Amino acid sequence: MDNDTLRVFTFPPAWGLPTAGPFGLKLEACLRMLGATYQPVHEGDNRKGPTRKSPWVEDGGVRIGDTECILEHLRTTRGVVLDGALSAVERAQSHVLRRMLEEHYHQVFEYELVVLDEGFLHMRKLFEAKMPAPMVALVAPLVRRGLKKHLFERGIARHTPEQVTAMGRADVDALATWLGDREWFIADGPTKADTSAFGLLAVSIRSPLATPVCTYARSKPNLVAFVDRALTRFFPELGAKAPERAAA
Ligand SMILES: N[C@@H](CCC(=O)N[C@@H](CS)C(=O)NCC(=O)O)C(=O)O
Repeated sequence: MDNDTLRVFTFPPAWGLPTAGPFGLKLEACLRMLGATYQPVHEGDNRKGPTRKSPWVEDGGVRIGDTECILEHLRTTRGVVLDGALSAVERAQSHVLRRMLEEHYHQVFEYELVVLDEGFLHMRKLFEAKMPAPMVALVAPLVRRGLKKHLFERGIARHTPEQVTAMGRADVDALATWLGDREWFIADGPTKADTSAFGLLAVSIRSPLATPVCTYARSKPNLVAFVDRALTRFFPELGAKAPERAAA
């Protein structure tokens, strides 16, 4: 590997998606829109990254975490930029949409994955695919406890499950209404905000989580079609067909 290769560290593939991480999906979709070549590296331990979160990149010996910081790094080092053709109003809309998805809806998704038993069941399966059973018995409760604490500190886990469901359903309703019968959220073609929406909706809709908000997201035909469309656009090699839920 030459020193200029961008190495992109994401959680391993799961649920028919190239990675189980919503921000990893966002980053790879952005890189593909930018036409940037990169080497994917699958790493299940987000603590190895420079911000202790997934994804991160290594670029010529420099390690950068956080999708927005990574995109800024690519702008300064390679001169590539997304959304250059958007108007000031579209840029503002994109910012607001992205913040809602990444700072609020992401908390709802993590809450369903980690706090709710029917979500954690599937997170546990991800561990089981990677490590022997005795190690899963040790690691899974530790990771769950750490993430629950994190979600309490972040705010969402201070609410009852019913309140979180109501918050998440409100986000899903807003997304479905915003998208309407259009193909992309901001403009005629995909933008960075679409990659955020893709990342978070793909894990909600394509994962087997039988949790209230993920189930509700699957009931919105335009959001399901959006995920299919984005997968076809960004990851044509995977095909857009949803996996059988029973097989997940
Ligand atoms: N703002 C960050 C968010 C990254 C993030 O929250 N990653 C999640 C997984 S998708 C993570 O690493 N969670 C584990 C943790 O917080 O310990 C970005 O844009 O990359």
